[in-house]
Amino acid sequence: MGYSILDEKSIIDYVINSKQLKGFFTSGDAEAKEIGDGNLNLVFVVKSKTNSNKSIIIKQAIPYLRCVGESFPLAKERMKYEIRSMLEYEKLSPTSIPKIYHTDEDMCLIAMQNLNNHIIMRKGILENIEYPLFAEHISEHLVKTLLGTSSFLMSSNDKKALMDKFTMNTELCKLTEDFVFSSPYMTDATNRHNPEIDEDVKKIRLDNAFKIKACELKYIFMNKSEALIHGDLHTGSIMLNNNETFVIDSEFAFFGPIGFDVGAIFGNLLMAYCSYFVRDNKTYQEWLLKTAFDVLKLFEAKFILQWAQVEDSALLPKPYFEEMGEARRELQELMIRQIISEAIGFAGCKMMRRQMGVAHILEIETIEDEKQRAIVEKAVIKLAREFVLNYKKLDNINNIFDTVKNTLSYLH
Ligand code: ADP
Ligand code: SR1
Ligand code: MG
Repeated sequence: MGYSILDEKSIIDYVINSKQLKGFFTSGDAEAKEIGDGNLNLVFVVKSKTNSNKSIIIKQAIPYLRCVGESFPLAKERMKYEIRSMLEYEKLSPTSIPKIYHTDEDMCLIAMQNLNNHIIMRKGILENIEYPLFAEHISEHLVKTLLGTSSFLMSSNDKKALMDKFTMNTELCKLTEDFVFSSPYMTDATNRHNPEIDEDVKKIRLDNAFKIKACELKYIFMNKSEALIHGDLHTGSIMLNNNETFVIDSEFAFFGPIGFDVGAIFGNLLMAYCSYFVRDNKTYQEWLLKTAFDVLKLFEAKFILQWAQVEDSALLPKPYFEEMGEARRELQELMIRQIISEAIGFAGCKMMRRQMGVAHILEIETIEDEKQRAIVEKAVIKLAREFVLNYKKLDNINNIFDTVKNTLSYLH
């Protein structure tokens, strides 16, 4: 079947005529609503008119960037990479993604479990909801998917074969190259910022020390094919409740640096933390900080533990592994330090771009008063700059914690 953009009417015909989906609904009993609030795609909930427990989500890629419009074309084939990565996650970390019911690369769509008992994490954060299992769940997901697709665990042949399925996700990689690492720090028509931080933004755009480091990190992003990364793992790509945590929206997936996903979570939690300098809930603010650091700590501990159990891999063939004895620990330390420091550099870029690039974040955008919002934005800019300039030294959790506390001490 050829491609056509679905709407609330045509999607019903699609569902009823699909071999994999027609069992969900009987003809005449299904209705659909488009609920997408992301930057790129259409998302429909299709549900039974008579049984409120019966519903599915269908996400379809359209041939342009939704948040800009048809003037910004973007190949709909990007959905291939969301489908392929979700299917990999289904094998590696099945409890952390919604159930996949059907995929259709021609129609550029995926049908999945409706997470209607879960909430987008950014929205939960705005409601001051604490998620006691989040750090545990997301660190497990990160280790399973990142270690699990790296040369620390796979054979060279298997890894190259898997890489082959993602090498052509070039357009979305380019979006990140541009919108995370370059455009926000130069003159570009897509940029926008709060007029109250005009001077700060100008300063960053003239700050060559920052720009050189951002370039260095961009180069790592473009060239370090370490593992299958999600590529856009911010708190808007997580749906959760007290008991379950799900990762969605993996269309940016490709073989990139492990630290990019870890830094995305960490940096987004820190931005949310900063937003609470002007929101009246110190207890919740502390939960956000603790959770950001719990994610790093648990990721580090689990990564080393799960890697230590791998006896034969592309990096360490079995005899090499056995003959190294205790020195294995030294190698693991070296590698994890590198991953953590790159995660901090990437976190810094991701935090900085959200203050002055095309895409901003809900936790900060919803602070209506521009002066109040500027307090948060300035804090994020200060911390992000510190991270980017010093990421090579920021390779252990105590140092990173001290940097956060010292950089933001003027706000306490
Ligand atoms: P985009 O690629 O446009 O960013 P997302 O995958 O982030 O799209 O989805 C946009 C929104 O659709 C999410 O913020 C969420 O509200 C909703 N959504 C996506 N997937 C699901 C799902 N499986 N269950 C419930 N809601 C979902
Ligand atoms: C212009 S695209 C903006 C952003 O939306 C996605 O979620 C990615 O983060 C991308 O950079
Ligand atoms: Mg999204």
